[in-house]
Amino acid sequence: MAKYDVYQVGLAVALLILVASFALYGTGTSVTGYAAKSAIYKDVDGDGYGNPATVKYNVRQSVGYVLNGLDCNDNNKRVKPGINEVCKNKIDDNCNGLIDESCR
Ligand SMILES: [Ca+2]
Ligand SMILES: [Ca+2]
Ligand SMILES: [Ca+2]
Repeated sequence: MAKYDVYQVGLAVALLILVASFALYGTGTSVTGYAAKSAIYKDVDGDGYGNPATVKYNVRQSVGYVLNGLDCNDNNKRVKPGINEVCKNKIDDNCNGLIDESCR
C-alpha cells in the first residue's frame, strides 16, 4: 500500500502547486490593495498602465514601473483603459477586449 500513499502525496502536492499558482496569478490581476502593493509592471510607453507580461512580485517600486498591469499595448501611449475607443482603426484602444466596439 506504500505505492498508493506516494501517489496520494504526489497528488496533494500537485494540487497545492495548482492552488498556489492560482493565488499568485490572482495577486497580479486582483483589485485588492494588498495585491497592488506586492506587484509592479513595466510601463514602457509611459501612459501610467503597465504591461501584464512584465509583472514583478515583492520588489520595490522603481522608475518605469507602475502598480497596475492593465495596458493591452505598452508600445502605444494612446492605447490604455478608460479612454474613448477610436473608430475604424482596428485597434482595441481602451483595452476592454473589443476592437472598434463603439463604431457599430
Ligand atoms: Ca503603458
Ligand atoms: Ca475597445
Ligand atoms: Ca479602435
